[in-house]
Amino acid sequence: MMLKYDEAKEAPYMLPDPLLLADGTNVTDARVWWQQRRPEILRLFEQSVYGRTPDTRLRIRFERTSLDQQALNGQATRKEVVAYFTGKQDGPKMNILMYLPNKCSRPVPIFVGLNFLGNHAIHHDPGITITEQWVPNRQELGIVDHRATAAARGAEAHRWAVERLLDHGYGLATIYYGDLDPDFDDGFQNGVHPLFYQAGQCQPSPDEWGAIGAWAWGLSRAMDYFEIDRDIDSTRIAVMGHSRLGKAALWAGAQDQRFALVISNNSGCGGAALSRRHVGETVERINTAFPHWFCGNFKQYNDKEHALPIDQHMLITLIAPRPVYIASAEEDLWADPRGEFLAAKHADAVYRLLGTDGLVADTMPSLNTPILSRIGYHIRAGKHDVTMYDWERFMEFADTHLREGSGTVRY
Ligand code: GTR
Repeated sequence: MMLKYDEAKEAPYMLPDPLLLADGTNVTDARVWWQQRRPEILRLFEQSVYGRTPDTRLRIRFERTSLDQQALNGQATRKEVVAYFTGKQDGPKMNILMYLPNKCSRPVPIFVGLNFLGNHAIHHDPGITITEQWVPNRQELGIVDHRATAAARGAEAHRWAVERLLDHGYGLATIYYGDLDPDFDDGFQNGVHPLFYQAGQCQPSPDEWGAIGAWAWGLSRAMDYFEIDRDIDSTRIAVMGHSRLGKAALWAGAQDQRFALVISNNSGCGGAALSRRHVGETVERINTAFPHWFCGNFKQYNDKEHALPIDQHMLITLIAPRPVYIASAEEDLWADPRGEFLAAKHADAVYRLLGTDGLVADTMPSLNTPILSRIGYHIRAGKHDVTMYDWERFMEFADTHLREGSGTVRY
């Protein structure tokens, strides 16, 4: 199949209107948005893209497993909390790693994000517990037979601006995404899916959650924990994710309004990029390479993006009017930077209906020229990655929109 990178060859498309109810009526006030249109859009994403997240509440037990109040040369308090999803030690669990700045008065606002290789890979700090979960093999990092070793400590440190965040007054929490669902197609036998099967069920039905749904669910369970940790200001939590984990961050922020701010970094297809543009990674490509990420129903739209009842700008509208930041990278054509910008732009009308400034830009900004309105956006020079430039912008955006007291509004 040909990759579509050529703007000139872009086929014309019509986007569904976030402010038009399924019965054809225009949404002209906030009440109709909250009571009718938003629930309608959420259902459509559940049914056709990510699948429905189960609402059964588990009896989760949170246990603090480590604490160092003088971590990183005294700059931070590092703690690890394990969430036992069934309450039992031998059942599925996730390990939340947190760094909180020591120089600030508590509670502190934090950024939370899933990571790709295990918590021990986000920093060289030898005090971080090495994950025991399945991890993708990487010989150069000493990962064979899907088991991590100390050789992978700090392997992803360049993607996590830990000291910079702490210095700026933010905490950081992170979780290995494989704790929720290891990222390979096993018919949903491992991870958290089996916890929710009905009697006799052995895999999710076509409208039930895939891996992205499980990753997003884990972020919400971390939020449950933040709400009971007095060191953390749970009204000022920014959820952030890169690439496939950016898709998960957006879906978490869309479903769970406790996240006060949402950041997508290079999330691309099935994340912030419009599917109908058919530029870069397409629905068919993503469903073929990663059949376990979305729900079964999403496959109906392989090469039929025009038939989707939504497009990804509507995922952003589910976050409205909370601040959302979409970050693209110039060389990341696979994620379709322009499609990411246009999705942000087409979410603007909902933000404005709800009384904010939306995205204050009509055309795509030039490189390294961030837009910090309620919908924020930048395209930086360089490749698919999370860089210090990105983190500096995320902090500026959070400084603007997550000021003390500002996050307490719950919609
Ligand atoms: C790619 C995939 C993208 C993106 C990326 C990543 O292979 O096509 O959708 O999610 O992986 O997560 O790094």
